[in-house]
Amino acid sequence: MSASAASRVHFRTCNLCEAMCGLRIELEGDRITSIRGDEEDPFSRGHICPKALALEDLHKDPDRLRHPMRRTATGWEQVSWDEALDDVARRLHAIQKQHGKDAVGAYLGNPNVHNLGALMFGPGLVRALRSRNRFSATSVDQLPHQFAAHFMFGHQLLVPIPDIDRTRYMLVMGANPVASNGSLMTAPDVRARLRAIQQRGGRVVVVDPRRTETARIADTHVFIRPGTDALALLALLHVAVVENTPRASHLSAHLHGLDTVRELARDFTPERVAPHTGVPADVLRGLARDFLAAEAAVCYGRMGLSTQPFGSLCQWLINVLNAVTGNLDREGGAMFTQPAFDIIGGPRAMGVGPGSFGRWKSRVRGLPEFGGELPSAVLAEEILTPGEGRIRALLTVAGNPVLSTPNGSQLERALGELDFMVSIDPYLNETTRHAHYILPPVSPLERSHYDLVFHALAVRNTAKYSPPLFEPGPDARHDWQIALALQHRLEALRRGRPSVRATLKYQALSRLGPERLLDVGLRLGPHGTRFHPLKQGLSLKKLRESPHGVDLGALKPCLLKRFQTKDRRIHLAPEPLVADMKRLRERFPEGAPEVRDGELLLIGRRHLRDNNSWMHNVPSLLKGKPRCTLMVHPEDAARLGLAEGVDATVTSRVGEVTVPVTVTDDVMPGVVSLPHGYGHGRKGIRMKVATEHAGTSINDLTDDRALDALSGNAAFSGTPVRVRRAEPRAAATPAA
Ligand SMILES: Nc1nc2c(c(=O)[nH]1)N[C@H]1C(S)=C(S)[C@@H](COP(=O)(O)OP(=O)(O)OC[C@H]3O[C@@H](n4cnc5c(=O)[nH]c(N)nc54)[C@H](O)[C@@H]3O)O[C@H]1N2
Ligand SMILES: Nc1nc2c(c(=O)[nH]1)N[C@H]1C(S)=C(S)[C@@H](COP(=O)(O)OP(=O)(O)OC[C@H]3O[C@@H](n4cnc5c(=O)[nH]c(N)nc54)[C@H](O)[C@@H]3O)O[C@H]1N2
Ligand code: SF4
Ligand SMILES: [Mo]
Repeated sequence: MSASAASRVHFRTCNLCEAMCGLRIELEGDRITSIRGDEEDPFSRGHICPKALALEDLHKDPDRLRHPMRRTATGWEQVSWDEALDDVARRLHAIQKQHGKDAVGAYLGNPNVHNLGALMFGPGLVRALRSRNRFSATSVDQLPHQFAAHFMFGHQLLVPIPDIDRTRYMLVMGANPVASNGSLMTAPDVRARLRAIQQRGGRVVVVDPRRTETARIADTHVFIRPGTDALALLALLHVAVVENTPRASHLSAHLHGLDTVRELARDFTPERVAPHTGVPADVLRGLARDFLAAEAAVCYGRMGLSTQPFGSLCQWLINVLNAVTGNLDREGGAMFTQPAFDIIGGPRAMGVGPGSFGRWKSRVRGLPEFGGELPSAVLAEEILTPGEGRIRALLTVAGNPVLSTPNGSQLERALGELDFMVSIDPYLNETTRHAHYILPPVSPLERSHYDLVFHALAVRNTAKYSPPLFEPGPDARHDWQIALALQHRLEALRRGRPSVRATLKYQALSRLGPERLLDVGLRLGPHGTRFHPLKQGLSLKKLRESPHGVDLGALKPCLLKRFQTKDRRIHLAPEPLVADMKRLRERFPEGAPEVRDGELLLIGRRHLRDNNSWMHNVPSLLKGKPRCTLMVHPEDAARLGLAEGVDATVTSRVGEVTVPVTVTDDVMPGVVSLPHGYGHGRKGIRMKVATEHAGTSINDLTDDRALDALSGNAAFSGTPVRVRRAEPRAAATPAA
């Protein structure tokens, strides 16, 4: 056979981050010869980042688990799928039978939302547990966005997306899309899209305690003291609605609560908030003036705004600011998608519910559920605190909460106390090493892909399906197959008797798989064959015929069709958010803030070559200088006797770590920054490269008690810490 006969080209979407870049993968036989950006992908137009190449490394990684593993007294052993699944179901069932349903907890991590099968079948498994102790990465990330959307627009996923391609003024707060590639704003090649704003005469402004990669290409960067953005937003609103008149729009008749907003913003002048935010009043006034004057403007706030003590207020106030300036649901402003597979407006069984709040509370701290989940920050205490309803067993699916949730070392201790733990995960890492079973799924290249979630959060309406590149091996299982098999077993044990109907249903779903459900969803969706019969309508077949993806056009105003509040109003002043203003006023009374001597505020950071905690086993992504360093401003460094490269010991309420220092005026004075996702030096993990680049976990410092008290989201930003020069490491003692 000639080499050319064996060569082929495969097109797919990269599933590693939210950007949905199109890839063009060349192969000789089963060997990948190149991975490049797909120039013909109408959305990403050839853009990729260095992580795309890692898809091949992940696929080949010798440390990636390929068989179910069981932990025994003498170490890990390989077991068969049937044995593992049977035993896992049996033990979970037994614990629930003896101690009640809530005795089994579940934690779902971020890669679930990048995984078609997991999204389709994961919820069934979680439902089968019938436990109220459900947790996910949502509450260490974007919960405040969902909280605000639920109360303002009636659905937790009606999250407004900045119309980056048409705006004339983009105010970016607490986001670094040039490094993160955009979040709750799927926009491949953000850098080019930001530059395009400037090229059409618009402006990009970044508000961030660090001069980030995004700040560097912006027209203006403004430092802000961590955790004070709600004040800055109130001052912008003050200028917009107290000193000026709100702009009328097609939404005006539907907006409810404007008077309340005006009253709330009345005393938050730029002058009142300046001492707390560190942003001079005239700078804030300038931002407000430019925002109001722009033909189309949008305020966009991400991680840095949701993961702070007033995260929900921030996301709410951003929506209000966009609304009262006439920029909500409008070209160039903050818009809503109409995705081909509509997880919001489609059939309930195939979508996500509107959200809920406070239907139950966590046992120990009494924190309310949102959308059926409790805050991940309470997981450890729910395991460690004795008493009825204690979590005794845990299921983790695609999550690494030991490195990703606040006070990770406490959680680590807690996992050691569990009677039983099972992880659906491809790696033996900081979290899964505590499991009794690890059930590893196929690699991303062995499965099909369609971005159910990120098409719904994208700056254009597009649709793209990717078939699997490689056939999974005979002993490999998809995430969805593992979830479905466990669900089936758990339900059978609960019933306690055989059921022909249940078996038939299980067999039917196993045959259908995610593809057929996707096809149904596409057909029923707003662009589907149901509304556009004959040739134009979307179906899976149509997407298979369009390997570069289908462009369905720029976002269109559609909120009045999409919003779901029961009273058919768009709520600018929902009660829980208005009530939370009291807490803000108490935290930031008028006048100058009290300064605690020697205290610094810790923030995180992301680097283009990282992806949360789990891609540090890819050698090409770890080349170059170590990235897990503490950024310290030169003034603070001088005061503390720190210099480039020396080690600093950082202490918070919950822990202490020692890390090398980088001295830079990229962070504002009084603020230090450490990336998250490191800390691979823990014993017993099986990720060789990651262990060699272990770094330190920032979440050994972040505090499980620091929350956005309203939503329960973790407040990573602005963790108070003390920093000192580390004791010089003792020189190695020569062997006697
Ligand atoms: N201090 C601080 N903490 C943070 C953040 C921060 O900025 N600062 N960021 C937060 C954010 S935004 C997030 S989303 C969370 C992430 O929190 P998590 O989702 O808990 O953590 P990840 O690091 O994404 O770990 C993903 C896990 O999924 C596994 N995995 C990868 N692909 C697959 C797959 O296809 N199937 C399965 N079954 N498993 C897979 C990996 O091996 C790994 O164990 O971390 C949060 N934690
Ligand atoms: N390369 C890479 N890409 C990723 C990820 C990754 O780990 N690596 N993770 C993915 C995930 S899960 C997510 S959720 C997204 C996140 O996407 P982004 O939100 O864009 O990511 P971050 O870089 O965490 O940006 C948060 C910014 O907030 C700033 N900040 C911190 N505290 C405050 C504050 O109090 N006020 C203000 N105004 N700013 C503050 C930080 O300095 C930082 O620049 O990225 C995704 N993409
Ligand atoms: S930007 Fe995100 S989607 Fe694009 S190649 Fe990089 S990791 Fe993949
Ligand atoms: Mo995230």
